[in-house]
Amino acid sequence: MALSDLGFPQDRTLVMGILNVTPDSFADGGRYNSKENALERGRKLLAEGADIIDIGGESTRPGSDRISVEEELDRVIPVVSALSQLGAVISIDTTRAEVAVSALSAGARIVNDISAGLADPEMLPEVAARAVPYIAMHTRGNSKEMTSLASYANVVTEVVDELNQRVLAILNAGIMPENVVLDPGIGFAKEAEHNWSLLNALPELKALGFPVLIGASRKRFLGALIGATDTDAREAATIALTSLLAERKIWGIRVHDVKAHRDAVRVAGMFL
Ligand code: PMM
Repeated sequence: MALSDLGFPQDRTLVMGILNVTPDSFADGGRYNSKENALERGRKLLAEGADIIDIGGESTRPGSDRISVEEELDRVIPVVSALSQLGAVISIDTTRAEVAVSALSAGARIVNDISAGLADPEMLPEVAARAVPYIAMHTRGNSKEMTSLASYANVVTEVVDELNQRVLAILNAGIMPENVVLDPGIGFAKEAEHNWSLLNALPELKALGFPVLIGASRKRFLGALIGATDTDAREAATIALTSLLAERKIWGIRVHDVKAHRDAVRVAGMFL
């Protein structure tokens, strides 16, 4: 099913709610670790108006260790299956083709790959074969390497170039252009200054010709700006960012607290 068949509103920024079924994600790790907790959280995100629920089983924070495919499948598939039966549009946040394929069979409709196809050579062909929407995020290296790779002469042109290269690979693999969404990967192989430069370069990112998703929710660079080490204390700053991104007509934002961000998107929509 193509992106255009998912029935998303065209007149506002979409809100993707984060559901990490992990013990160790930076902001919500351990909170929705059991199937019951994860389902309750998913139902809440849905009731609050999430357009998409992004389900991930493997923490991607800098330095984190990988888990086995079996472990990732065990964590996410029951949750994908139960929430998609409730009518939620689910994206599966994974870098593994096998997990993406199983999640699609369990009812997920979108693949969100933080490696844009670089982590698993099977990912792009499998997504192409299923003709589903694909979110390709910019990063460099794996979670152990990315901090050391956060070095840029010009972060905007380099991220745009590297995303362009991924787009070529994505289209070569047979994924339809209308099913591609791009994400500059806030906090992935990026220091705070890089994140701010990219957030100031939305026209350049949009000029790539694809919808743009931004995932900045509660990330470290916001904490550094306002002096908040506690991730929950970064929520107000995240809402401010959502208002600005929505006013600039970004396609989607990936956030923890859906209700607050749907409200912010509504307010931004009043500015013509
Ligand atoms: N960030 C995280 C995980 N998955 N996916 C996309 N497309 N964009 C992001 O910025 C992104 C992502 C890490 O944040 P989390 O630990 O709160 O999920």
